[in-house]
Amino acid sequence: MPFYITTPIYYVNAAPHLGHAYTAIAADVLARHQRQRGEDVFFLTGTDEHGEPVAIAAEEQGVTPLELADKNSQRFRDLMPLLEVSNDFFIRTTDPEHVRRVQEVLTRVRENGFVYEGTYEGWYCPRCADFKTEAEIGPGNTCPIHKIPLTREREDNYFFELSAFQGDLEKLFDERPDFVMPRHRYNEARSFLAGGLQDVSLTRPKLRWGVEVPWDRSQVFYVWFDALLNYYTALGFARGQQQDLTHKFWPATYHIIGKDILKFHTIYWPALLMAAGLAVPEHVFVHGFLLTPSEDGGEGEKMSKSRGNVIDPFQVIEDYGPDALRFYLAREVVFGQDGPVSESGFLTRYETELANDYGNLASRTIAMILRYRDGRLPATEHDPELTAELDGLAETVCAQLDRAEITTALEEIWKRVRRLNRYVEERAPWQLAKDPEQAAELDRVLATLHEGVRIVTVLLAPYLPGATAKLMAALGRTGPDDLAISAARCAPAPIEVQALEPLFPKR
Ligand code: ME8
Ligand code: MG
Repeated sequence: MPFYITTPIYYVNAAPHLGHAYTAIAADVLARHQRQRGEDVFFLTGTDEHGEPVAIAAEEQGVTPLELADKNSQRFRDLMPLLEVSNDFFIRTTDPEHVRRVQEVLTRVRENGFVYEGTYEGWYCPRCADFKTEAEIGPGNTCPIHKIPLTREREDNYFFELSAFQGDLEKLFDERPDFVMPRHRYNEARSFLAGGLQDVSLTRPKLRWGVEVPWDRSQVFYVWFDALLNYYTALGFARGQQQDLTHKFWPATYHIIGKDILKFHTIYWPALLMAAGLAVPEHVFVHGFLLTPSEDGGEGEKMSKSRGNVIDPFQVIEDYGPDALRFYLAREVVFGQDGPVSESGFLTRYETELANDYGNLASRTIAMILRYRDGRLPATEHDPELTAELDGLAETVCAQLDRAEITTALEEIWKRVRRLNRYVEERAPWQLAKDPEQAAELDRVLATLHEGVRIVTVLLAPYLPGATAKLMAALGRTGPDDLAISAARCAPAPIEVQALEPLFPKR
């Protein structure tokens, strides 16, 4: 089955920060997991290059918007392989193919009767690139997200008749309770809808940095419509002229987004697709914010470029490698909720969980098979006490990751990592090795440990692609299907291991 997953496309007004890395990593875990299951995956990320946030930043820096976009888009593109993010394409909204397709789709929306001319008057946040309704205005006419004064805008432009989709959206939410996940975000979108939809600006007259409106060259499309359409346009040109992936992958299986852009993805986006006569996505998963811990011990504030970068993703990758960052982010903050992140929290998890729980388990297991059995064991029955705890694990993890619950699934796997460590202590292979009469039991314990380590490693592969590949090689499992999800169940087989360097060296 085709599985199409996306991240938001990021603004190029600044360099990437940890929040951007977070969404990319989460989406990557899901993409890698689905590939393990043999699904046909298309994974998209990219940059959002038009609109005011970019134009303002470029002006401040004395460069053209495109110069700034070129520079920063490249930084986002470079970040992906550093994070081991396996996106299949990287879209830029300045790609000419994207621009042309935006014009086509929005012309269709107009031909379908959902565009009219009007005058907009109201409050606007240039950093959000968003017009604020009364309910969304902070104290003293400020933006509740950016805490900057809103500007009063009055302009002639074209409107998108969002209000025409009130009933269709209500029906969508009624029929598809998992259209927006998790549940509390579904409720948030629902209550926005219940407030009654108002038409929204589709175009803007003043701004020049955007996609030209084909039926009125004095206007450009409002950046959010241009941006949202990336999910659709990319499939048309990601593989060049020859291959249009739209039929295969549309509609998207998962849009992964942060809660700051919920309204655009859960309300505007399905309405726009309906207006264009296109299918709506299966799921929008809305994750929470990474927060900077505050000095008084409170939860802290949304981590952002302007509000301090607690952890610099480029630096962490350089010092500890991408696996450590991926693991920390997937584990520390329950996916779907807000949570604080810090360097000390990162270091604690690195040492106690990656280096000790998992790294040591792998090293000890391999070292004991080398020491007591010269690295080799014949196919041996496993200890049923332990295999009982591994049976069904792969199915549980699949069901959780089908719902994008990446933290819960990781905890489910980690319970087995800890169980395997207890097993080593309980069976004390070093004691068994002293007694020749226990030779068969030692075989069984070592084979069981090997099997347990192998199974958790298969399941950890989407989270820790680098370390799991090294470990699988040391376990002698480098076949094409050794990392498939179907390999994550107990099956006695001959064993041959090789020495392993520490996966997560202590610093
Ligand atoms: O909104 N915690 O781009 P953007 C968690 N271009 N995630 C965070 C985060 C944090 N503190 N900070 C940022 C835009 N993110 C538009 C999107 S999509 C058609 C257009 C992540 O550069 C999170 O995914 O402001 C959030 O939704 C996104 O970055 C916003 O990135
Ligand atoms: Mg933002």
